[in-house]
Amino acid sequence: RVRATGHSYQKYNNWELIEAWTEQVATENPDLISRSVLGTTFEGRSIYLLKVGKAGSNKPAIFMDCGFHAREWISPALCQWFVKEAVRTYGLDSQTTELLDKVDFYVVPVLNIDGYVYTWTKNRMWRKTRSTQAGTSCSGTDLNRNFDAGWCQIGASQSPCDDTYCGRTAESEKETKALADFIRNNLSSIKAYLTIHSYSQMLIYPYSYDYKLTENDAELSALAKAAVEELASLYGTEYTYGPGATTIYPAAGGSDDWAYDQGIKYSFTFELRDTGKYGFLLPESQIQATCEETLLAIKYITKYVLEH
Ligand code: ING
Ligand code: ZN
Repeated sequence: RVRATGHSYQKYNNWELIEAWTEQVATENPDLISRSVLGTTFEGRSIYLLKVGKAGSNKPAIFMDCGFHAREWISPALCQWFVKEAVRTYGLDSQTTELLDKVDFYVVPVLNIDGYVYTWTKNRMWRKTRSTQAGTSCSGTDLNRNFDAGWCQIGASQSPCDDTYCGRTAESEKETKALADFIRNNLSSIKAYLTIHSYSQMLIYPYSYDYKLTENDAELSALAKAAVEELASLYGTEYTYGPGATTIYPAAGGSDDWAYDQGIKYSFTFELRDTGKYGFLLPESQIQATCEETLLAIKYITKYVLEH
């Protein structure tokens, strides 16, 4: 029986602790959590997937991933906090209980594990994966430029040395392939896709690869507006929201655009705290508040999706 000794929800945990935590939280909450392996990273680490929810048949699901980008440490912290709160409040809080009875959450605590490990050991500001290829001494592909959504057409680089390198081909990375395969295989149940990044305090929805608007743009806009109002209700943290291309910047190959084009009509990228004071180096003292306020927005989106 693994014990994640030293793990803390109020701290940034290294991969060793997060991995041990995935096992412990699943083992200790067998009625609510099951752990599986989504795939393997370039360096051979297991990418874990936690299925969070009360067992039931034909349940709709919401997919949420954290840790696409290595240096965005608040993102894996959010996924861990989310799972903790789910198991802590199930049976205590009627709203959480009802949600977990009705919907399953698929949670990937860290997708880009190799990059995350690298930020703990070698370079705190690393963004990409750690994959290597013949012909260049530069490593790493930007996972959020590696999906098959206008791949590498705008806001992405074809140079392996750049931070926004889109990869050799769409889905060239094992991490991208693992996530995309899972979503393709579970399209009938997945009603919403949430991907957690930092920083800028934004709630973004498709498209980022093009200036075109989605077919349900008005709905996504209204939902995002309400979700960021919920978020702000706790500590007053202000988020902007809108289609990626005009709200943050045009960028092709992102997972939210890809998931949307697979037919998942509620697809969002969260850019968590802050707006630049600390940036990727968000102090641990802000983990709790960041996670609590974000959970309000996630719950709001979940309830909306269940009703529509
Ligand atoms: N921001 C995202 C990025 O990958 C984004 C913004 C969202 C781009 C959705 C494309 C699609 O650049 C961060 N902070 O990573
Ligand atoms: Zn990011």
